[in-house]
Amino acid sequence: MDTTSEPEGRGTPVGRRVVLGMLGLGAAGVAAGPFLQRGVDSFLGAAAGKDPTGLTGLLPGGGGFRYYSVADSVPHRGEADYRLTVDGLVDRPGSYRLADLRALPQDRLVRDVQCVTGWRVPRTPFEGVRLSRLLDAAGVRPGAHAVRFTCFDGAYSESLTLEQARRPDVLVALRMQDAAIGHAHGGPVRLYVAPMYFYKSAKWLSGITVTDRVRPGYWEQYGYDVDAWVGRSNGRDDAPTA
Ligand SMILES: Nc1nc2c(c(=O)[nH]1)N[C@H]1C(S)=C(S)[C@@H](COP(=O)(O)O)O[C@H]1N2
Ligand SMILES: [Mo]
Repeated sequence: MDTTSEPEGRGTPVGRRVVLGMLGLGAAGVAAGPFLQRGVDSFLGAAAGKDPTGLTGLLPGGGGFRYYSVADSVPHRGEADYRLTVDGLVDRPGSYRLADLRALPQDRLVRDVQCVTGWRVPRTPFEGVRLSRLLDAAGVRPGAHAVRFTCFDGAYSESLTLEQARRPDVLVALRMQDAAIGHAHGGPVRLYVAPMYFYKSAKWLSGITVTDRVRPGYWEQYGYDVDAWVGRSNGRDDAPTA
């Protein structure tokens, strides 16, 4: 199986090493990672009971973004039927429509997007509501330590510690590249975790659940770091890990 000619195969193969080392996937692991080459996608897809197609390559008009989805098809949600629920260890569970999210103060961040496999899109604007604002509105209960994110693709999930989730550079994003987030990029609402590799930025966000502990997300169950700081995780740490 030669999947190294796939667009995502050109990145630094750190993910492979991580996955190989941690999971002993052998030949299949050569293609494993949040870059979804065909080979591993079918391998992991089979393991997860998902359709093995996912990666379709470069997104048009996107400055180099690749399209990723671990689900073979994702429904469209919009003004009428989009809902973001906030629940779990909170005093005031809630549900937001797009208009509700837009009515809240919006923050704008312009950073480099960095996929763990090496591709990068410099200076990409994201706008949305700070996650910390939604958490404060919900009233996080004592004993809560983490936040779990779920998606209306029915497959992907992510997580952050509460401390990470409260950072000012973590957004529930409504806009990307100065436009409403389109379906391919995870619209109408995706998570944007600016300081971490892009797999943390869950597309098609539909649920925010405050929990007592971190539950590893989709890719993290296959060996990627839960704490996915850019440049300091997934085997990219320069300093020895004492
Ligand atoms: N729901 C969902 N979110 C996801 C993914 C996915 O497959 N499903 N892939 C992740 C990965 S590995 C990357 S690099 C980015 C890609 O975002 P893009 O498709 O907008 O380029 O989305 C992240 N969020
Ligand atoms: Mo990725």
